[in-house]
Amino acid sequence: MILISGSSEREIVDLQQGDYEEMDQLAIAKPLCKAAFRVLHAEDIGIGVARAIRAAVSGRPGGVYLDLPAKLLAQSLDTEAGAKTLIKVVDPAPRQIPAPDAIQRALRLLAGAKRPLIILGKGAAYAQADTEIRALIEQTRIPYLPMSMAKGLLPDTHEQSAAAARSYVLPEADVVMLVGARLNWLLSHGKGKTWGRQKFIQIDISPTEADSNVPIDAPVIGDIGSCVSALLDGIKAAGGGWPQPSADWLGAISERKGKNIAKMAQTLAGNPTPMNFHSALNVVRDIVKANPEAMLVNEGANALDFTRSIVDMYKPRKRIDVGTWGVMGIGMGFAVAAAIESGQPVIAIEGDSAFGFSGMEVETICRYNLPVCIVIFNNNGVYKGTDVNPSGGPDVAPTVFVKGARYELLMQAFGGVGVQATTPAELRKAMEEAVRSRKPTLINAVIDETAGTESGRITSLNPKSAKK
Ligand code: OXT
Ligand code: MG
Repeated sequence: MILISGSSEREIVDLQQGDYEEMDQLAIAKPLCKAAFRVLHAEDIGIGVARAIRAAVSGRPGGVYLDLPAKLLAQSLDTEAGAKTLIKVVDPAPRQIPAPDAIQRALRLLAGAKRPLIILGKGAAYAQADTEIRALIEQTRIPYLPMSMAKGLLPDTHEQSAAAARSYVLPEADVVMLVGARLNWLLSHGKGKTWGRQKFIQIDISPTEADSNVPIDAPVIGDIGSCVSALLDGIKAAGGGWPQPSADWLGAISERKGKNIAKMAQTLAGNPTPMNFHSALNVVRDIVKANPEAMLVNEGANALDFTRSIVDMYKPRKRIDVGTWGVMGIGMGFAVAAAIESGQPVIAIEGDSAFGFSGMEVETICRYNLPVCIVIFNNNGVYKGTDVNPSGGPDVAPTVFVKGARYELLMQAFGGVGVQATTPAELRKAMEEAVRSRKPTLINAVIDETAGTESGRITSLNPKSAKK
């Protein structure tokens, strides 16, 4: 993403003389972005934009800031002279071919594995090397785990997906190949009881990613398409001699998966009153299955975690969520952008707290008549609506919201469709209608306020007292 912004006069900002909207924007942007540039002369705009494009999309992609101070905006150039300063960026995201010895090292490790596992990160989805990645997984028959935004790179219903046996495969695998996935907090930094004593192959476009948390035995540095193609060439060269994962390994995964999926099916089939996350998500799961091209936006805690494991994705790059940093407030901006960029219906599954961070964008959604269906999982608060004020004072607990809030009226205020759903049948009807009509819709799905857990699946990150 490139953010282009006007800024106050340099002379006044640098002397801190108090300009209108004075802020040293370039300095503030620099530590936060992949790159930040300022253009002072109109004839440099072409160069500035070209640099911003290359910085944003080459190598590991990232946000870029382009600062255009007030004085620049008043400058002019002859059309012909101006046209000559523009640059057509040739090959903005050049392929980065991996070194042959790195490929051989990775292949040797993979060939010796008895219990191999592939982890697909959002880098793998971003690389748009879907055919190659699918070929690698299917030709090697290695089980794989998709990280949240890699869901759908292969359909979640693929028989080699080990998502439903996650806590079994991570510690048990002997060789793990990371494809565009970082060993950050989402993967417990590659250590601790989540993991065993496996060896790692890591495919990444950034050489500094290897050894970020634990030693990487076989780093493969390059763009994911080129790296996976090179691995496939090596596997093909081995012909029928390429080893398959052990039958014990595949059998054990399949058994765990079967148990977890059956357990999940039982929970999903329940129809409790009031609705809980599972009975509501059972509906969302069907709607997404029937509309695989739709974009799914997701934020919250329980509303995020349950959606991730219950709602299957069928196509690549259809799920966008809180991402690596778990940030609330992305939902409505993502929904607007996804609707405009993709032209597809957007389904935004939102915790009630999460929605509040950017909820006023419903006005934008109505103003541009975007095909966005927001479903608020309204459990009266953060995690659940039943916490008690620990101080014993008269106020509600900090995590508890106004009970029974009518979020759907907010949408109606701007001319959109607002519906309250208290049963799965009402939710289904409203979602089907929203996707069919493409009208801006907000469904206030009333969820049992006791149904959530304290902090989704991140409770384990809470500091533990040293005092026994
Ligand atoms: O193997 P086991 O047995 O372990 O089972 C696993 C899978 O095998 C199984 N599974 C399946 N079973 C059957 N079938 C299928 N298909 C299947 N698929 C999977 O399910 C389990 C779990 O699988 P999963 O999820 O893959 O595995 P696991 O172990 O959970 O994965 C680990 C992680 C780390 C990869 C995963 O948990 C993950 O991605 N977590 C991300 C968590 C995250 O980012 N959370 C968001 C932030 S939380 C917190 O920060 C919040 N805040 C603070 C705040 C923030 N964030 N930002 C700002 C700007 N300000 C403040 C706030 C305010 S959340 C929040 C609001 C919350 O309130 P809401 O009202 O919005 O939300 P509610 O909670 O709904 O009320
Ligand atoms: Mg909530």
